[in-house]
Amino acid sequence: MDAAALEALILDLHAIEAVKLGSFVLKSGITSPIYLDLRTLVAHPRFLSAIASLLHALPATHPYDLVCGVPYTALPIATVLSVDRSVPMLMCRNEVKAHGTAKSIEGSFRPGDTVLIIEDLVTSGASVLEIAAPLRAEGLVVADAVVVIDREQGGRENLAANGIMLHSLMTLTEVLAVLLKHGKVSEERAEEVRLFLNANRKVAVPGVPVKPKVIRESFEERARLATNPMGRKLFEVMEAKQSNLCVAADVGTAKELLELAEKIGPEICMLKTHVDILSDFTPDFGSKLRSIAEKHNFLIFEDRKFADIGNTVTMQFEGGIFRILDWADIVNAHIVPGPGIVDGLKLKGLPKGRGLLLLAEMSSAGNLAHGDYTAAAVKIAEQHSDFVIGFISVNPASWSAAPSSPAFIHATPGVQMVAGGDALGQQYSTPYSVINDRGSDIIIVGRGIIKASDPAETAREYRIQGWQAYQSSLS
Ligand code: S5P
Repeated sequence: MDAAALEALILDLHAIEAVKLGSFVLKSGITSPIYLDLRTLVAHPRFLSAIASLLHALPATHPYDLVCGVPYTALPIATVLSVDRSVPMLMCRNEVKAHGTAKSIEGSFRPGDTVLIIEDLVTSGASVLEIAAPLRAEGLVVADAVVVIDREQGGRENLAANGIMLHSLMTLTEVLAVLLKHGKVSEERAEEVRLFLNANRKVAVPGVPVKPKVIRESFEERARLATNPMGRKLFEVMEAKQSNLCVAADVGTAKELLELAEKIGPEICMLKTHVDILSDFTPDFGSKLRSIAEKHNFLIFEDRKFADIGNTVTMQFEGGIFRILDWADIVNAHIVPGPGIVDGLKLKGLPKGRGLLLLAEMSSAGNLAHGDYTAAAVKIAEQHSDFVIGFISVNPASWSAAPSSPAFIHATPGVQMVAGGDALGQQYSTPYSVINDRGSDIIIVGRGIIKASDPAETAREYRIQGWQAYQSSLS
C-alpha cells in the first residue's frame, strides 16, 4: 500500500470511530490515551470488504490453505476474506462446548494444512498465540498472521519468537502521524500517545521472555562519538530513517540489483552488495547505484571481505574492473593477515571518507572466528578507530573483550523471521534476538527479503521489527 492509500485508510478508520482518543483501560489492564475499536467495521460493509482485500494482499511468507479469524472482532473480516477469495475458513472457539461435538475448531482441514491467522489489532500478540496453539495441536501449520493495526507493544517480537510472522496494514505510530497531519488530534494528545507507546513497548506474554538483555545508548548519541565520517553518517541515516536494516542484495545481475535498490530503498539504512556475482556488470554500475542511494538516503556496503596483505588490498580496493573505492561507502575485511590489511585499505579509503567493518565473527556453522580471534579484531579496530567503523558480529554481547567506545557499530548477518539455517551452513536468528539478546545494532537480511513475494513490504516488516527491538533496548 502506498503512503496516500494508507493515509486515506487511516482517515476512514477515524471517521467511523474505529480510532478514538481519550482515556481507556485496555484488555491488558493498561490505561491508554488511544483506543482502537474495529468492531465498528461491521456497520460499513464496503469498508469491511476493502480491509479484507488489503489484508489478503499482504505478503504471507507461506502460501496458505485456510484462514482463521481471532474471535470476535476479526471474525467478520476473516469471513469476508474467505468468501471474496474462496479460501475456506476455520473458526476457533474461545471456550470449548460443554455438549455436542466438543470440538474447539470448526471447519474442515487436514494435518499439514497452512492457516493464515487474521486479527484486527495486535498488542502483545497473546490473542494470536492463543488461537495458534490449538491449531498447531491439530497438526496445522501457522507461519503468518495479518493484522489491521500493530500497536507496537511487543506483539511482533512475541509472535516472531513463536515462529509467526506478523504482517500489518499499519502501525499505531503511522495512525498517529496521519491524524496529527490532518488536525484530528492535538499535538499535546499526540505527545501523550507517544509517551504511552514508548513506556509500553513491551507487554509480556506469559512464558515468552521479552525483556532485552542488552541496554545501549541511542544511535543519535553514538553518532556524536564517531570519529570516522562514514560511521557517523551511518548512525545519522539510521536515526533519520528509523531503520537498522541492511539488505544483502545477493541477486545475479546489476539490473535486478538496481531494481531491488529502488524498491527497498526507503526501508534500509544500508545496501550490501557482492559486486563480483553480477553477470552484467558495467563500469557505470557504481554511479547508477549511488544515485539510487542518494535518492533514498542509504549507504552502500560492498561485502568484498578483503583478506590479503596491505599492498595487494590497496590495488583490489581501487583498481580492477570493479573500482570499489569509487562507489562503495563501506567495505569489510578479514583480519587474518594482521593489521597491515587495515593500513592498506585506510591508505586509499580514508582520504575518500570511506569506512571499514572488520569481520570479528561469522554466522556460518563451524567457522573459526571466535575467542582470541574476535578479541584481536577488537584490538585492531581500536588502533584504527579513525577508519574502522565497527564489526561484522554475531553475538557481541558475549565478547570477553568488548570495544571500549560505543562508536563502533555491530552489523549481523544470518537473520530471518524464524530461526533456522540453510543447507550450506548458514545459521539464522530472529531480528529480536540479534538486537536484544546479542547486542547487535544492524540486521543484515538477504534471502528473507529478496526471495519474498513482495520484497518492499517484507523489508518494511523487517525494518519495523529491527527498529522496535532497538528502541526497546535503549538506556
Ligand atoms: O558471517 C557472515 C558474514 C557475511 S557478510 N555471514 C554472512 O552470511 N554474510 C553475508 O550476509 C553473506 O555473504 C550474505 O550476503 C548475507 C546473508 O544472506 P542470507 O541470504 O543468508 O540472509
